[in-house]
Amino acid sequence: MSKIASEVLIERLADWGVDTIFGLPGDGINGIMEGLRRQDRVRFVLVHHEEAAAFMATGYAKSTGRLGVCLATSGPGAIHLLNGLYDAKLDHAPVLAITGMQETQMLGTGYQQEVALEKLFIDVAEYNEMVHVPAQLPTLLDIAIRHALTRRGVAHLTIPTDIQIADAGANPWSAPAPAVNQPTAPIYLPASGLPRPEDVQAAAKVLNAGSKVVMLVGAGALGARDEVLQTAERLGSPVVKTLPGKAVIPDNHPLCIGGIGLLGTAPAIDAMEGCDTLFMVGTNFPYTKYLPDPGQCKVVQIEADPIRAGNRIATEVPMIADAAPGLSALLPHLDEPSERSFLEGLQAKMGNWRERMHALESIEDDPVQPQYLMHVIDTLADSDCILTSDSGTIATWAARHFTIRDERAFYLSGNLATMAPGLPYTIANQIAHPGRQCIAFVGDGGFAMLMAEFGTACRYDLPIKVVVNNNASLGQIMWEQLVLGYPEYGIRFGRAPNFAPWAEACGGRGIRVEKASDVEGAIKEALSFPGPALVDVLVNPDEPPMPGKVEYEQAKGFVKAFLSGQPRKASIASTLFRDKITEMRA
Ligand SMILES: Cc1ncc(C[n+]2csc(CCOP(=O)(O)OP(=O)(O)O)c2C)c(N)n1
Repeated sequence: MSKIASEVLIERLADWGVDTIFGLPGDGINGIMEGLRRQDRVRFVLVHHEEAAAFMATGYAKSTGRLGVCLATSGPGAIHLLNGLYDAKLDHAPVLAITGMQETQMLGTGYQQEVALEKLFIDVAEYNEMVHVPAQLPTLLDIAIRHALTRRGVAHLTIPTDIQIADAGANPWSAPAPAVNQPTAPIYLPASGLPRPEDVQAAAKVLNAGSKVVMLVGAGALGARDEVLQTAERLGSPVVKTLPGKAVIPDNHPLCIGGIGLLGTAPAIDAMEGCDTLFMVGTNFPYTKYLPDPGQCKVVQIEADPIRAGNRIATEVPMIADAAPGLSALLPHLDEPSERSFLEGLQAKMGNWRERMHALESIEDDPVQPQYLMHVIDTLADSDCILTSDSGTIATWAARHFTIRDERAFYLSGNLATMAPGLPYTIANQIAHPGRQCIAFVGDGGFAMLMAEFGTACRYDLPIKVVVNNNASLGQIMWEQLVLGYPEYGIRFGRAPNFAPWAEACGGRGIRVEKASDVEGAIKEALSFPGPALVDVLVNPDEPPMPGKVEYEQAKGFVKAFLSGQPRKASIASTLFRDKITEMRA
């Protein structure tokens, strides 16, 4: 029996090392499903929503560094993929999306579910093609995958239904003198990532001349922990991390002064304000207001992609290199500073900051403090656990109260900052790293968006853990509205749903927690449960994710919102002025 084109497609994916495809069938991809059924090298993971499939492919790519693959039917299925694919695009994760398309003879007729996917995907994809004849398939697939890996982004192939089930070698349109379709090879040779020697010299000169050097490391430096720490040690430099780069160095390392930005630490703000040299490694951090002022300092940057060098702040010396080889090349040229008072000052401030954060992790408060909840997870989770977080206040609690140490990893939607990837990322992480503890820390808003995927975890018997920080609201947006001077509007869901019975209905373990004293027992139980487990914790909805330092405009906004009819003023004020109230009581 001759092969159908879809079999060749799947075989070629397997040759590329793809072992998992996340997706959901439909009449636009029945041929591809048949290609999957006829082999056993690539596993198909059935999801409930294609957006989750795209998040899973993205999460898989982020935590493995390998290609993530998702599959959706024509029209609506493909449209559902888009948000997850934008997450891959914006965070530079290599993902291949395969979609179905109407039969070739119907194209352009407005046939049912006909959506011009090759137009729709133009913006999201680095490579974006429709397959017109089966003979094209291996070659186009190779090119698509090379694009995704090399450009670290999304590639998209859409395949009409008749092509999917046609004879694999068929090329009905090549006549009368067909071009010869040579077999191609699935090669990908990653660049060496080594910097130019002259840039290394120039960078060393600037760094050696600095007396207040700060390193800012991002997701591009994940996997370069030793090199980052050796460099920071040599330079006497504190290390500030972007949130996607949280796992670059341990949070409890003496050189770490925490995160940058709204979710970051006060010492990191001081470091940016006080440095005379900024050394950026593997980061394209977008919030430029948190970077040093123009002209304040010299900037050295190690960046893998020349398009991003000098992108956010004028760079004195750009080094185009991967983080680890770039830093290794630089290290022998760096001098020890004669004194370390800048570092020591920030380390002292970091000590205070850690105490401040610890004080917020209080078991005394009911409703549960989200900081306490995160702290309990932090204390009980494995030293190589993989935590994912949704966007929202949860990201702040994770940024500040989850400690990267040992082999722990952390992922979130960094640049798209979309809601709902936490659960699908965790499912993909558990598939990619079967022996590790995979935990999703999500808000009730984000969880509700893709909660059906808890059923996916149960179906595949994946022992994931989900902790819902349930404030019955879109918490982050409430604080954004208040800071703008507007009373909250349209952000509360009313009665907080109980998600625990849903977890049980799916076949997992579900635990509801309403008191701080029950948090620890519930988290312990979930972490030791052999299958998928969910802990739904009612937390204080009025706990503010305070910035490292409150700006005047932010405080003014609060006051204005309070004067303009903000409800629950007393409850919010009591959290804002908790320190003062405790002092007064004492
Ligand atoms: C898909 C999507 N819709 C809307 C937003 C805007 N947004 C950012 S955070 C947030 C609130 C998230 O609520 P929840 O998941 O409950 O977390 P919380 O902030 O309450 O901790 C919203 C609506 C977004 N980032 N992504």
